[in-house]
Amino acid sequence: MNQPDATADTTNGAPPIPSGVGNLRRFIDVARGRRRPLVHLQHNPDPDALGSGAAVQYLLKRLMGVDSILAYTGRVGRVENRAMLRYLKIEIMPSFKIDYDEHDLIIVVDTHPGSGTCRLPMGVVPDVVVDHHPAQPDALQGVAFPYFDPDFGSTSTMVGALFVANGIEAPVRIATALTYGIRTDTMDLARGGTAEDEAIYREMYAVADKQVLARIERARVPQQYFIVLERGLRHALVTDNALTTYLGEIAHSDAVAEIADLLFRLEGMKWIIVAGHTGPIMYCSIRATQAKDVRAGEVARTISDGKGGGHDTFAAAQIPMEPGVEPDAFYEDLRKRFLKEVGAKQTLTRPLTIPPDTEVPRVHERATGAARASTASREDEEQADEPLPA
Ligand SMILES: [Mn+2]
Repeated sequence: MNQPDATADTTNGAPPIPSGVGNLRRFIDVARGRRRPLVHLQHNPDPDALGSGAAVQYLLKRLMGVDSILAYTGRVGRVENRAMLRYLKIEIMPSFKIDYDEHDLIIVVDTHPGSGTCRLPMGVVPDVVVDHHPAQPDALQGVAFPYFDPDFGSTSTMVGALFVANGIEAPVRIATALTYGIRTDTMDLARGGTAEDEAIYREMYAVADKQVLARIERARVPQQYFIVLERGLRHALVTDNALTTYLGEIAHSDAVAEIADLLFRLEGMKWIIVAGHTGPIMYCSIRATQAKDVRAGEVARTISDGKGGGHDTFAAAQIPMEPGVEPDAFYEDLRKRFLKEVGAKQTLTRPLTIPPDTEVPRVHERATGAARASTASREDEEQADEPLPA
């Protein structure tokens, strides 16, 4: 990975930060006098949601002297994200344990009302929304301060701008969290990042704890990770310039994005879809190469009948399956719709590695059982420090 040089001059050549000053003033105007703020994160919070949420929490404490709660729905699945919580001491609380009526300031971070990734309790209208995801025009109705801008590569950039533009120093913990948030949402500033993302990233990276960043990025994975990866490889089909694969039952929804990013490195591919289900919910992740007329977000929305969306080059969907529907058959149908939508010639299909119906040796099944038994003990092991990369 080619990270920007931390020792590089951070002012020369960096563009001015236009928006941070006025936005912090508006944020303070709305937050003033509120004693029990709640920061509601994106469903299945990713590093951008966790980083920007922790930074908003820090601003509330530093500027207004109030403690706030970080609330989440779904789960934190990826080991990197769990390592981030642990090393950066970010505490989050499941939304169902919280009475939203007891809070006098609701701030939604890295998502917005009406989006599939915003699981606010019914009837709750947030006071503040901080988000960079494209939204329908009516999504921010009734929100006192919508700090909203789809031009940004990450929400962490937007919150980071509040620090930088107002001369507020971010402590190491927060700078590290925002660095990781920007990094993961923009694929190291290669995807959807702007000059401003880069400028804020440099400011935060200069302060960030590089050892902790390395520990988060190289967090140990449970055996289950490789079992799911193997399934992804075995079911992978190359159809024309599109790659499709199915992970079957997955423990957490992040697995589809993880495998999609990995397999999309296959040369010659223009599109990829990776799907897997958790109970009755089919998750899928779509990636596309940047090109004119390539709209991954629209493809996700179309094939999921409105249960998905996203950006031009990366998108996702969460589709509830009707009771009694066979997930494998559901995936087959989804795959066909995807291929039709992206115009891939179905006659040009070959397996990526081995044919998907190849018999799997028995030793594999035993390994699967062992993995299930051993994942339970992972939580305790996580207390141990992750090894640093050599
Ligand atoms: Mn984000």
